Amino acid sequence: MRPGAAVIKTQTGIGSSQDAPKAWLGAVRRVSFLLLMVVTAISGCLGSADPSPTQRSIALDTKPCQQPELWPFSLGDQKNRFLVHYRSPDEIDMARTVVSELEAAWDFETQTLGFEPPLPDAGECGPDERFDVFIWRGKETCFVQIIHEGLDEKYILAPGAPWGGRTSYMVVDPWGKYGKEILGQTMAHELNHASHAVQDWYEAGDVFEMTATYVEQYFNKALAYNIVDFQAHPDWGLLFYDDYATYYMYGSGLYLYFLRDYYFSRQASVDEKFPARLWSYVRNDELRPLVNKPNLVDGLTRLLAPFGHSFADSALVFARWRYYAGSHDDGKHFKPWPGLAKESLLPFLQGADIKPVLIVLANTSYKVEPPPMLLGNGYVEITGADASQKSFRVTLDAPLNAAVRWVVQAVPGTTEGSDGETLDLSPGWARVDFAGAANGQRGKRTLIITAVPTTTLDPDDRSAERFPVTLRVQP
Ligand SMILES: [Ca+2]
Ligand SMILES: [Ca+2]
Repeated sequence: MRPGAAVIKTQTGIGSSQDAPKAWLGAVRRVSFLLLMVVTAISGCLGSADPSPTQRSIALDTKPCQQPELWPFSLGDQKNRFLVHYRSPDEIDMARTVVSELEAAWDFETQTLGFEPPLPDAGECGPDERFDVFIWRGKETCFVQIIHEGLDEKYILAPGAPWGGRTSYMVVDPWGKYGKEILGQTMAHELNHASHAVQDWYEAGDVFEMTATYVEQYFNKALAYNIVDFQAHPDWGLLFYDDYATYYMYGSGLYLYFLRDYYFSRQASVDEKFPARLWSYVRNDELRPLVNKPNLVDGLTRLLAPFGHSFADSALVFARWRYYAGSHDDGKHFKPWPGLAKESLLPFLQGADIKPVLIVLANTSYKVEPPPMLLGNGYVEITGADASQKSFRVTLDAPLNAAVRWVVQAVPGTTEGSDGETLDLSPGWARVDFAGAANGQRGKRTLIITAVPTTTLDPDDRSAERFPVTLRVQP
């Protein structure tokens, strides 16, 4: 099963899942992204039950805001924030369930997490300014879309949101695979996208799913395939936009989880609002609402400035942390969240392991495969040939390239309180101690080889360029 992209093709007839992005193409890519956001679903809600017998089917490309007669019934929440539209009287119970789930998500995301609620739409969708949710049995997806989605409408900004804030609406198929027992996560995930529309609908693509997937964890159960796809591609740039070819962007919610535990849990209570703050920081300059400035990296830079770290600094620490997800959990990195089952959270899901390349120590030259992108990594586990080997020597060979500098870290830590160290390769090589080489056990150590950009990344100009590098290890 493929996420979003496959569904997009059927809905819009444009874009191809075969067209893996060669680069982030600025404005053109963002235009394409607008269409992609049609399915910024929780990975696409697939697998609906048969349509209700009281309901005639409607075209899958129906625009709900433009054809309200197809949803003749509606139910609002008590605080008059949104309306859930449904198509036949037998759907009233499902509509009530959706209202209830969205009320819970709305309260939590706006109050506890600090996200902006969707902008009032001045009645441009539905009968009034309330946010509109269309439940659509058989739609087989769920998404948030901006009301003025046409390219000729790009200058139609929401009233009172001159920075480029957009009004939006939601479609959900609550009978489908992503309804039922995970409807709560689906509503939380999609509502989060509506909050993103308030700030910058055209922001760098990956942060939408990164944030919504991070948020949905509060609603009970993270989905394993998200983290599996993320951890399977450590060579990709941390903010890589893969055009919905995999669940990588969703699983990159692990990066926000890391930010929470590494930076935003230093006070007595966790700073729960940092993702919402990040989104407020990427809101564009009001004078130029359609120019992506500040961008995602600007926002991360501002978010991390109080800690004296750049975005690249955080990516290097994160490269170490993500090693400790899954079965490498040592209880000292990712923390369980109060009131939630540990095994339902991204870092602790089955399959959350990084799977390094394995080398038994000998004079070995290994060309890191695949070569990392900028802020991507190679993970290589070195195992001693026998228990007598206590350390090994590391050399790195890479073609001179002004765009990149290489950083090699070794995990896990070998001394009390250390979770690993950065190798000093300035003499041309470094000696690395094994961990666990005692009592007849062969030692092991995992090296993390990261391509770090020498300039600040522009998320609208990121590329999938890869940087070859060769690791040499010797006893
Ligand atoms: Ca409305
Ligand atoms: Ca922006």
